[in-house]
Amino acid sequence: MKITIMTLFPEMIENAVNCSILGRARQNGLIEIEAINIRDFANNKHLQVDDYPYGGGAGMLMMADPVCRCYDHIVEHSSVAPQHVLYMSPQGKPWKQQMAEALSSEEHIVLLCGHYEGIDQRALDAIVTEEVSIGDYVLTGGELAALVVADSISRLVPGVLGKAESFQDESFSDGLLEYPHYTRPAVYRDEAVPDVLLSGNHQKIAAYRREMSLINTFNKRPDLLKRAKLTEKEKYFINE
Ligand code: 6GU
Repeated sequence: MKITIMTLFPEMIENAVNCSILGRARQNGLIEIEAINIRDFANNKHLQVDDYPYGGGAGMLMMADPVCRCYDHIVEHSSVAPQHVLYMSPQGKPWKQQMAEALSSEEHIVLLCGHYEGIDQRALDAIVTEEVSIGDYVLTGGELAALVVADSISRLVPGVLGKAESFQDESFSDGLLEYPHYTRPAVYRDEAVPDVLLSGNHQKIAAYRREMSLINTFNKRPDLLKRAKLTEKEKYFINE
């Protein structure tokens, strides 16, 4: 899996993807994440990449040409042409776990980060296949969003997570939030770990965790219950 991030601030990307699980996965060659500086494709002596908007208004826009030339370079240096170019934008489709799952089997995807007031529409029309948002708030640029998208895709690539970090039981894998977790000591500041977790009875532990997942989801994100995979008994329990 290769993720190419088009940005004016490649350092923001490079520092982040060198750390922790993504850093290890890159070293192991499981994923490739590269940041390409759009400014390197400016075609003028001042390396200018932004300009005033036609029609007036506040702020500056990223010009079409450096963005399109940067994309042409990526395609020329790609063994398989990228099938997905995601534009990071608060106007985009809300980013979801299922979208990360769908893209995690792609060979090469491109993430385009805007800055200032955005990007000339003609560049977007020419290269973008989908526009995505990571939530209803405005960021100073698309880089943090691109990191969120790259991280959520990368961790689904086989081998990136170790056994200890497995995503079989995690929030959203079955449409529910996770159950609470405990580690040693068994009593901390007078608070004991639930007995069942020390019982060694794996069936009871699984049942307890499932129930806590349901309760957590009911309390924190009841909206998720509509789409969760529930047994008839669980549906009855929830609707009581
Ligand atoms: Cl994906 N990009 C930018 N620039 N701002 C955002 C966003 C994305 N999602 C929420 N705000």
